[in-house]
Amino acid sequence: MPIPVVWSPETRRHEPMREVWVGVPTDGTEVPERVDRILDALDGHDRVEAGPHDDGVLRRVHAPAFVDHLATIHAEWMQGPYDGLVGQDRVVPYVFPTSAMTQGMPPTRAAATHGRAGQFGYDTMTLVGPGTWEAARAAVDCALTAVDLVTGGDAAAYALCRPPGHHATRDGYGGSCYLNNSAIAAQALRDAGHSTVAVVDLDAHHGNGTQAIFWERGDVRYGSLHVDPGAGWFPHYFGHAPERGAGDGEGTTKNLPLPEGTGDGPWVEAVRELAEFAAGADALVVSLGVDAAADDPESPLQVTADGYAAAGQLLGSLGIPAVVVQEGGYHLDTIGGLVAAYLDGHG
Ligand code: SP5
Ligand code: ZN
Repeated sequence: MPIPVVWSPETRRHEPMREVWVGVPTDGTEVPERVDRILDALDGHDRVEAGPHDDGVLRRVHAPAFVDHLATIHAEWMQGPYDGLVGQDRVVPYVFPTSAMTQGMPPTRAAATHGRAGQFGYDTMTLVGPGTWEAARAAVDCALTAVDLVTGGDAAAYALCRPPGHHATRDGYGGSCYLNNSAIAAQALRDAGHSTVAVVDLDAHHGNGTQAIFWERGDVRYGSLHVDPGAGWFPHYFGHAPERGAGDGEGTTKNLPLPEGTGDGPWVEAVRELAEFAAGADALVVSLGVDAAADDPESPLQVTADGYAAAGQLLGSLGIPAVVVQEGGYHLDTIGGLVAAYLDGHG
């Protein structure tokens, strides 16, 4: 039986419009059409519309203050002068209270909406517009519905989450991600009684958010292969090989940074290493970014559909109940086929 596909029409409601990169507004690549391109390629799979889930797991994985901010900041922005004054209906931060500013002092909550916009966002590329919250929240419901299918006895389920999630931390959003769908799936699998969960992240970029959320956790492993941030790639500060977790999580994080231009051979070998790292866990979450593909505009990796199919075989053959969560992948003409190749391989 093909792996069931969980989706929600609400995930189309987030329109990034643009990403401000090095000060320049560029077109956003994480567009609603991604959902339809992937659905089209998966027409042989059973389709399940996501059902509503309460905020319980969401508010344990993410700080409640951050969740409240994301749920309300756009409406608040629209009450300010920004749309009329500068033609800006997207929330765009410009001051970030990082340690460069705070220097150990406790900051006071910013009164202005445009001041507060930088409190929970860590880059200028990830804008909040009308529908961003609704789409991100629907993506969480997709992930949790896929968890329900697996805890109900399906061997695997695929959650067509959009916007993606693996760059979102406990306290904030960035990297086109708002809520960490994969981390929420992993926590829900823990709550359902799976005593150890492994997250294997195949996205072309390091999932710094997921890594941070489970950094000190011994019960959730995080393994990722990605283009080497040391070669200059997002998320720049994390994803290096020496990062292995801390405290109870010492050794439960594994990073395999790969050189620019890496193709199927060494990429699939790295997936094999991550499969060994995940072996023995009671449940598996796959952060399925297909932006490692050769045609993808956001990464220099050169993986093909055969590589993704091989990755699916390696992870599927672990025989662990699996929730596969969509992350990145931006080349509209090929993303559907890449996701289908992975799911066919996973079996
Ligand atoms: C989930 C995911 O794949 N997030 C990737 C975020 C990486 N974005 C880095 C952007 C670097 C500049 N890209 C210029 C393209 C302008 N649209
Ligand atoms: Zn990515």
